[in-house]
Amino acid sequence: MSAVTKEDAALEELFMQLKKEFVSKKKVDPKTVRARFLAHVKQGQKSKFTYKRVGVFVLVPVLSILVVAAAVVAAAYKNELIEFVQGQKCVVENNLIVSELTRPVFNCELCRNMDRIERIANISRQEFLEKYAYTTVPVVITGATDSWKALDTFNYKYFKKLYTSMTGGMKEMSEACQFFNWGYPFETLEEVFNMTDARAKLEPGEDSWYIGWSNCHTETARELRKNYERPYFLPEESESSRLDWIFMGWPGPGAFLHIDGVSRPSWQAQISGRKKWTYVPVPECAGICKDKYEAIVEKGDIIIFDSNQWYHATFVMPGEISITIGSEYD
Ligand SMILES: O=C(O)CCC(=O)C(=O)O
Ligand SMILES: [Fe+2]
Repeated sequence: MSAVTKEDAALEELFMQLKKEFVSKKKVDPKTVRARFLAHVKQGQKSKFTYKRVGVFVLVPVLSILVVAAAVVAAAYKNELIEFVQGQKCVVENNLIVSELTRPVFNCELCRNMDRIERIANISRQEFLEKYAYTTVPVVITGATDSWKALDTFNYKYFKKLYTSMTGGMKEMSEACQFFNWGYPFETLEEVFNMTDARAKLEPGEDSWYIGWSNCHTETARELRKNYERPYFLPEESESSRLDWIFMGWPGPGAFLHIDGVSRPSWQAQISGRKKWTYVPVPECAGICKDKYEAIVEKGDIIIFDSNQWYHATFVMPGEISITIGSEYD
């Protein structure tokens, strides 16, 4: 996985600049904002790809052969492929350009009157369905994991033992499951579990770290699921993705601002520590919605969000190691 590229950083800066500009002008047409942003994005993309045109004469025939071969393989491994595609949650391997061009247009009316992210305890299934399940409005449901074993069992040592003791667990994980280092110096989960005990515990003088992985290894996933449940407020008929995501790390920056290419909303449960989420509405909502929304998710809370509709970033607050488990639902 690569860290943020120069293009991403430039685009993020442009994104923020345009937002500021349009917020100060107020009554500007959201479509104009989006059009201008996309124009910049496309311009950047054109200059990036023009010099590669020569390669097209070689690439086209080669690609055609590859496409035919891929079609044959796809037909043979259809089910495995569906599972793989469903697992591609985050866009870190892509970049902001691709995600900005491919994301759906956001309905800014949804955040026009939203001035904060609500924190709600004991929500009923009905209320959750009406207000949050599919509206893309982020919400924190407090004390939602009270009966989960994970609150006592999940920690760095537990994961290390689980993944290093399973036959083929670590190897399979490294080859097949997604891993995010968010710019920290680990390339695989194996490297994470090979760090010194001092760094793992963030003893004085050690550098902080934050990583995430998709739990696509069936055997370990089965073991992990003994420790948590499907959130009680999700609509009865909704199905959770078979893939779960774990994010773990010490205080400091977590995920950098990004938007994901997934089609379903997500839940994420805070098992240990506290994490601040920042949600930034897409550029066309500048002047209609607030510039950004923040929520601190405490141990035992579950946050609901649509990672395909909001730019989002995380920051682990001072204190314990942050450990979260989450999934998508439909
Ligand atoms: O938990 C995090 O730090 C980031 C998670 C994220 O980006 C996501 O679930 O879409
Ligand atoms: Fe994300």
